[in-house]
Amino acid sequence: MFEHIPPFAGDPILSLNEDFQKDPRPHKINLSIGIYFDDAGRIPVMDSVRRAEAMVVAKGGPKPYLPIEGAANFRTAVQHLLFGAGHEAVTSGRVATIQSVGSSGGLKVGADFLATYFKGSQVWVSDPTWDNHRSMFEGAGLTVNTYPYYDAATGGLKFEAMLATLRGLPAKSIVLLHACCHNPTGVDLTRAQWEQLIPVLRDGQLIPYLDLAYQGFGDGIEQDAYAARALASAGVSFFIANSFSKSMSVYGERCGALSVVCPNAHEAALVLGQMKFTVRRNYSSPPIHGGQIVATVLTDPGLRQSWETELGAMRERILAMRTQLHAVLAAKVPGRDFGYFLTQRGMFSYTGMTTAQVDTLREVHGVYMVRSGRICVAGLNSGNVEATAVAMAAVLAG
Ligand code: KET
Repeated sequence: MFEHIPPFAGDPILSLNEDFQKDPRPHKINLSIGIYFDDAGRIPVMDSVRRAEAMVVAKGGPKPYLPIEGAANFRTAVQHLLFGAGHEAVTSGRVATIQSVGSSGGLKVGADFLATYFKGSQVWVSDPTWDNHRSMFEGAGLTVNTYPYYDAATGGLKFEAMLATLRGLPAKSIVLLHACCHNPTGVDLTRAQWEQLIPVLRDGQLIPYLDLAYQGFGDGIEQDAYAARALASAGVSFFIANSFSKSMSVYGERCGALSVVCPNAHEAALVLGQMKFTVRRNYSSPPIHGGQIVATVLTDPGLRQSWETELGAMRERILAMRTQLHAVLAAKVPGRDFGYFLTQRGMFSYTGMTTAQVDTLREVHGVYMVRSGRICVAGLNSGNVEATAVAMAAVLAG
């Protein structure tokens, strides 16, 4: 019956993480998956999240089905986090938000929605992007193209080439943008560059689709929402999927949201209605538990304060690891500029290592990174950063 089914090739990120778990070498180092580990190499249980969960459990209420669009308190809290409670887009009711199964679930609901209501549109993603972006949009039946982004020569951004490509797109093209902490490169637009990009998106009548999976890991919670707020203020209609997996360390709770900023409240109601229909046909409604933890952290003033402090410390730890990795590499491999480790932001950096070098690093030194050369800087800690840099230097020296 099933002989004709091709074997699954595996996922470039998740399969690598599974291989790491199976590796018996005690000195192995996991820089593959985009998970924040603490300085002891553990996935943290944030104190704010632990206390919020205790409050949710103590309430001990029943567990009904949530509405298709998710819990009202969660959805409101998401809008306030993304745009600020006083933003005109929020107060005028022109943002349609659903609670989703991780931000992945939100991204896919948005992709399905676009495939249905913008049939002629194609998708444009950065070169490179998170592998699953292409998979999801293609899975929704959309054609996926790339726009220039990462400049391997400098470890920076090909901004002019990016703008030129986007200027040439047909109206209603869908443009996937990383709101902060670009995955996999760590290369972000500056505010000045967003200011230049936004009129291109608006005047070209393009449909921006923001992915905000790392809010708070770049420059701060508010700062990392800059692109979303600036687009909303500029009167652009756009999609934004956001995640709490990383920022609250609640990966397996699958907490995220999809918001669509619309021209007015009437259109937002239409969009919300069809997003609900998409959800109903797929998984009917989101789970209740994790979303209530997230909503509690966001809305309880004390917990909110602790969460912001804890997330700030996580961001600072990543920056410290960037500095240390850079220092050892700069000392060991003179003549090569590693300055991009310091300018790139968020969990990821592109090391510039070739596939062959990545394989040697894993096979010989037990250091796991994605074959594109991406490392998760948050996998580094005071116990392994030196060894990682030494191994990288050895492999780079050939
Ligand atoms: N967007 C981006 C840019 C992203 O890096 C991830 C996860 C997601 C969305 C999905 O997160 P969710 O937990 O569904 O809200 N990225 C890491 C894990 C993965 O590949 O699933 C990663 O890149 O390693």
